[in-house]
Amino acid sequence: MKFATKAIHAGIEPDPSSGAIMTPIFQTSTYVQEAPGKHKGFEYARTQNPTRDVLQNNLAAIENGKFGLCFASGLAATDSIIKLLSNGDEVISSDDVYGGTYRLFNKVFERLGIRSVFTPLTDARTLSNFITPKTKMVWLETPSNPMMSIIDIAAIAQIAHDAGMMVVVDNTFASPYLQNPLEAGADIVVHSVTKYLSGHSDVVMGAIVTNHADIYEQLKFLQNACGAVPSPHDCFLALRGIKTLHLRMERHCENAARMADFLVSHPKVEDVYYPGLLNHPNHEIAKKQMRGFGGMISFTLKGNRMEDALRVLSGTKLFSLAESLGGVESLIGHPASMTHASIPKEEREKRGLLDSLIRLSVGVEDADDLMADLEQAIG
Ligand code: P1T
Repeated sequence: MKFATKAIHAGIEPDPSSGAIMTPIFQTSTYVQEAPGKHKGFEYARTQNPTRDVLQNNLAAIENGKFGLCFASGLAATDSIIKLLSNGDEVISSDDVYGGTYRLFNKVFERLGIRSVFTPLTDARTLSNFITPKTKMVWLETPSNPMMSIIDIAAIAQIAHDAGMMVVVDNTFASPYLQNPLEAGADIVVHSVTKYLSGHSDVVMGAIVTNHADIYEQLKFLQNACGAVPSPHDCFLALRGIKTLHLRMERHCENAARMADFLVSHPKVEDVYYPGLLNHPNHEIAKKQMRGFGGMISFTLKGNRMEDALRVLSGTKLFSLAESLGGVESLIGHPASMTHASIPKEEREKRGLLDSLIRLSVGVEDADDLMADLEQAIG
């Protein structure tokens, strides 16, 4: 089955009790049992929910994986993955990651004895320099938030597996429509479903997909034991969003490519970070492992003055100033003070994340209108 068909049909059957074509929202906290232990596979709604089951199966199918699990947020999914590890274990993470991911690794798990090392990994060979007998996991975010770096998943997986480590890829920026990390050798894929998968800025959710039955069983245990599960209503909304993922991603990619070209040719713009640009340092890897370059762009203005960036951030009318990304509407953000404020300034700047950096989540509106909006805001 091809992607568009899977997005709409995989794991989804008409409701047997009514024939409803849309998966019902099973808004219940518990299920009646005939006798203790005699039930229809559903005991308590933290542990199982039919709406969530359908979404989990659908997500696994569109990531070309066997097992899917949903969580109350992207960070709740990340939290469960790190809980596969134990005190004393180490993680090697790509350095440009969502600020909340960095905060979870550095402020929560470090205190609990799980250390993380952050390094670019855009040259996969450098991974070996950081491996110690304690390293158990490699964490990749590609494309990365917000610098749009691309990491060669297959090259990293080969080195990591030779050293006995598992590879996790945060696939939020690409979505399963543009990239399937499991096929490149990753062991676990994680998503903030809040973004492209749901696609309409009305859900906060996370998901994990894997092909390993043992990892799935451990994560399913953690999903229930720690309890960060999404609501049935949010599962319904995510299922509805995924049905148009392929259509939305095509337009996100098309619109973002036009905005990137516009920004590159603008006399007031200094640097444009978009993996679809021929001069992006990782463009060749992006071409190899992605089917399109996505809807996210970051850029700086000439002179790198924060006040110029702030003027643009307050000057757009169609691009709304807000955190998050991946919805149908275009957003503009200031990573240094918003999504990545939890990373210390000197750490941010090591990654090229300057106070003058502007991030765009290019939506699916008309590209001419979006371009005109950027033009009037940049001036
Ligand atoms: O917000 P939540 O659903 O918990 O997902 C966290 C997360 C994980 N991974 C990536 C790559 C992300 O971008 C995010 C959330 N990011 C934003 C809210 C943002 O504006 O960048």
